[in-house]
Amino acid sequence: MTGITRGFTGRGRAARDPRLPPGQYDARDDWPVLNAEPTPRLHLPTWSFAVEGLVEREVRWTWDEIRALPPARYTGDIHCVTTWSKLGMTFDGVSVDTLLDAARPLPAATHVLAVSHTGYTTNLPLADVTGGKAWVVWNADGKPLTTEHGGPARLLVPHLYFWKSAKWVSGLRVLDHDEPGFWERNGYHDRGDPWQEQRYQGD
Ligand SMILES: Nc1nc2c(c(=O)[nH]1)N[C@H]1C(S)=C(S)[C@@H](COP(=O)(O)O)O[C@H]1N2
Ligand SMILES: [Mo]
Repeated sequence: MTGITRGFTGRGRAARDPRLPPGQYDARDDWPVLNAEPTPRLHLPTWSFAVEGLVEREVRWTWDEIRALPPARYTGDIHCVTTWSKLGMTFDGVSVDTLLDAARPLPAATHVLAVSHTGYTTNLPLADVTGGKAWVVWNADGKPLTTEHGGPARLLVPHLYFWKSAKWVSGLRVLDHDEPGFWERNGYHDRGDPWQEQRYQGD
């Protein structure tokens, strides 16, 4: 009877990957492109990234200058609120710690507003972008970030839903209060922890 019972006694569906937060699926080879605004074409000679606001000194880096900072790598997972995740990705860039250390946030600083060259914004507590948890990245899986995925450089805050990872990032505005960004004003959760399924306001 083994031929008949095998289908019922087997393991059934593959075990769920423990790296997937609740309600997420593994997009595997697919990397969906999501942006609210048209994809911009940014010109490297005029590109810049700045840390501004409540800092001891505002700092702005050109493309060559930011690329010359100590390199940092993230290897791990990303999770989009629309339920796809990608597991085991590698991103190369610079740690946000390095960028903030250069500008030195004032004691009153509590949050940052990440801003894009397109005007997209997203807010983050300072604690979510310090301590090795956030990067500005220009390579994904060993290749330059494509324009559609935020190239030349995007923010990467992989422990929060991916809308916090602003594409075409132009800087961080350091604040002494929380200021909702684009999606946070449009119904998304203020913080967006995928392990707590903080998708929408009220979650
Ligand atoms: N500038 C900008 N960055 C953005 C967005 C956007 O609309 N504009 N969307 C966010 C959302 S909702 C997601 S899921 C990811 C998508 O990144 P991807 O297109 O590289 O997958 O970018 C985030 N960063
Ligand atoms: Mo998203």
